[in-house]
Amino acid sequence: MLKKILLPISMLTLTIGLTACSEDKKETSESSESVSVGESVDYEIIGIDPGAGLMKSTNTALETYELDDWELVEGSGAAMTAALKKAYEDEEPIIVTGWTPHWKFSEFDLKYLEDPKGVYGDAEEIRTIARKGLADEKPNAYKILDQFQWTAEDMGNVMVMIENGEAPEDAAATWVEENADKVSTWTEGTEVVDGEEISIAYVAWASEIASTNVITKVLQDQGFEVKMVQVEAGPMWTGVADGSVDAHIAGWLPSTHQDHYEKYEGDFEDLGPNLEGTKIGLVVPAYMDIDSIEDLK
Ligand code: PBE
Repeated sequence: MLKKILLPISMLTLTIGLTACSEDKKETSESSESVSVGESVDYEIIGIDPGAGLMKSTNTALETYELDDWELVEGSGAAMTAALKKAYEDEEPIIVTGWTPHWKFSEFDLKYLEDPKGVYGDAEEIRTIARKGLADEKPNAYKILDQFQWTAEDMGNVMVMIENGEAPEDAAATWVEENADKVSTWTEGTEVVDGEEISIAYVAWASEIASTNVITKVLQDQGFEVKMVQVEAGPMWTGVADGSVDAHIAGWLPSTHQDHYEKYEGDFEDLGPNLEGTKIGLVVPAYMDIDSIEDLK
């Protein structure tokens, strides 16, 4: 740099011209012989817990798009965001399994890869699933669960508080306090109980940690003794179907949890959507030069 500044003006013009020229060349050669996206990420897609519907869909995507050399790495939601954070800080390429709502979209500039073959399905909703008999045995809890409904933005706000270091139960309490009007529509027409027990199953996905802590706080404020039961996705559905837990509020449908839904259909009660407009797919930092799953081939 210093050398260039010291050069006479005429030479400087020439130098700049040459630099521009050699950079052009470099760019051209990079795009023709550069490492492929696959090579740049070791042909790895960073996944989450193996029981997640997102993992099943991603395995289907690998087959459908004929990405035979690729590996879907199992881990957890937390390990996935840790890997993403690290890559993002160094501006390194990375491909992760992703879903919305998720705090990572407020923290990082990310994009979903287009899915022209529609493997990941269209927009989904999250449904509340209760065990059979809950309506008769615990009508107040049932009614609250049935009336529970919020937005992707609401859930996102709780997730961001948790990601910023608040304990999940504190973030939930803050949200409940700040959204008393909305919460009162969930408890409307119910009576406060005296320590009645209720168990809610959930998986340790950031979205479900947020939602389950919020519904737990609301139920506690209505006098319930709430047991949050952390399990994997399969047992979450099994638990409600066999009645060993009362409910879960994490049914990603119609596609993500379709197999669980169909397996146990008739053995649970579907209370309908509690949140609309979710999405799943492959997610990359916006600085990556690819737009579609087809670009991985
Ligand atoms: N998720 C978050 C879940 C549902 C909630 C997208 C990781 C799944 O794939 O099963």
